[in-house]
Amino acid sequence: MEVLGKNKNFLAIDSKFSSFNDSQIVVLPIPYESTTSYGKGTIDGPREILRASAYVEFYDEETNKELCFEKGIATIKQLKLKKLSHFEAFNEIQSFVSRILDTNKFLVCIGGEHSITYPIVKTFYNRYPQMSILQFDAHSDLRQVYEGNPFSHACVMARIIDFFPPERLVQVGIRAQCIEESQLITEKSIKTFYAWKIKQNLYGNNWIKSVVDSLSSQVYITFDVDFFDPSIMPSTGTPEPEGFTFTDATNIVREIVKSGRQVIGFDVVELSPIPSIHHPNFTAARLIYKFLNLIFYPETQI
Ligand SMILES: [Mn+2]
Repeated sequence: MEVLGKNKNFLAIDSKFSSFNDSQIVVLPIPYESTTSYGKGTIDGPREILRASAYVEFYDEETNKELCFEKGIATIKQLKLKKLSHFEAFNEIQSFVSRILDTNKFLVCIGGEHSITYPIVKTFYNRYPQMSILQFDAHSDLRQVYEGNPFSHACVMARIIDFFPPERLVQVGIRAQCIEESQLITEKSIKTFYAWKIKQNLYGNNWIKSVVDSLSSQVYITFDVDFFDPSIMPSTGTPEPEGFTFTDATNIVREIVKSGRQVIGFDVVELSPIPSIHHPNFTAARLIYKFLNLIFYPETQI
């Protein structure tokens, strides 16, 4: 598999620490944006996350490690999906994800719009039939069809629960949906943690623990950057007020790790870079590295 060199890869690391064979972690950039939906710039998300990642410190003061040098992080060349139909693009994504999972490396996918999570999760679920999904998002993405397209980013979780047990889908940060989505959540016993309820303290005094307690022992994470408050994450197609902080996100993953659960992989999607505003791109890059640090060094969390 073709990997990116030091000037283009995640964290801008030397080839010695970013070869495919010697790395335990693989970053797969998936610049997918559906041509039938409105254009909103997520196609540039992977490139800008990689660019910003060059400024992320190798050393993490919490874990006291230089993870990238200890484990190695390979970045695959961006997938070429532009001229493909959604069906062809999803097949291409599934084939890459499958080949990487065959090597037993830890996979991080970066989008791209949220619909890429459908082929990714399909592939993970084949290998991890007991897994649950933790979705960080402002939206429940449970519409049956959006703008005439059942594979729109606004429908991704509806498509996933077509094959995945809905009671093993845990959503956190939700604060924008239609009434049919709300009814589906109740009907299918999806575990949705709404932003307003979290902020009104309606999940008890430790809402993060309630979220984590809803997960099975193997967890796949899908992270839509609009989970964050627009004040720290303006660069996304549909920013929603009353969002969450960087610390909220990392505290949830800390709690997962502390609980002994295994994170089997994750994706970060829906970054739609704004040319003059760099901090959101950096925030996304930093989030990925922080998640990896927490996941790879669980002993630092006990
Ligand atoms: Mn969203």
